Amino acid sequence: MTTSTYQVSGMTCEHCVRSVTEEISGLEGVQAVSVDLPTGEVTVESANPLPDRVIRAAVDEAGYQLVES
Ligand code: 9UX
Repeated sequence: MTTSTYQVSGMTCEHCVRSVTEEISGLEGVQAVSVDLPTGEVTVESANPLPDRVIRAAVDEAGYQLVES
């Protein structure tokens, strides 16, 4: 199991949180997703590390932006 954290901008309400959570939860190998709305920090537990482009695409699809670190 791998735990990764990401910074996502643009989320302002619980519906935003749900959209991002559901989009990332649908990715292969993802076991758990948690979002801290005040900070925009997204924590993802997955069987194997997910490529950044996969996370970026999912966040984009939900309508938000992955902040590149
Ligand atoms: Mo409502 Mo969260 O438009 O963007 S889903 S504030």
